[in-house]
Amino acid sequence: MSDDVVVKPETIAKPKVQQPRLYKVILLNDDYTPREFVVQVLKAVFRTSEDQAYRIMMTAHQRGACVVAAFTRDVAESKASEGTEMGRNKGYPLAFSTEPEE
Ligand code: TYC
Repeated sequence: MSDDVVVKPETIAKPKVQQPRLYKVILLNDDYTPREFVVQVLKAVFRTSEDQAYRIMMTAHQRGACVVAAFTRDVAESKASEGTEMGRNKGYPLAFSTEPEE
């Protein structure tokens, strides 16, 4: 074969490892759920300390919403449902939503 033939790759290789997209779980404020109950839910579902849970709850209370943490899509959605369900079981309108990270 001649040495002056240059073969160009047809495709550009993709990076081998793709990081999964992460989803934020967001705590939404409401006027009815007791503060202490929000703290209990955050500790149970997200394994935060009492202090972290209190700060997250107060941020949502004062600003309307607060990012709790980010997870893969399935984990984010099931944690959001679990927290929302715990409130619903007590008759509270407590709600969590999810949204993809940039
Ligand atoms: N705003 C509620 C109250 O005054 C407490 C609360 C805080 C509720 C954060 C939801 O995500 C929330 N009882």
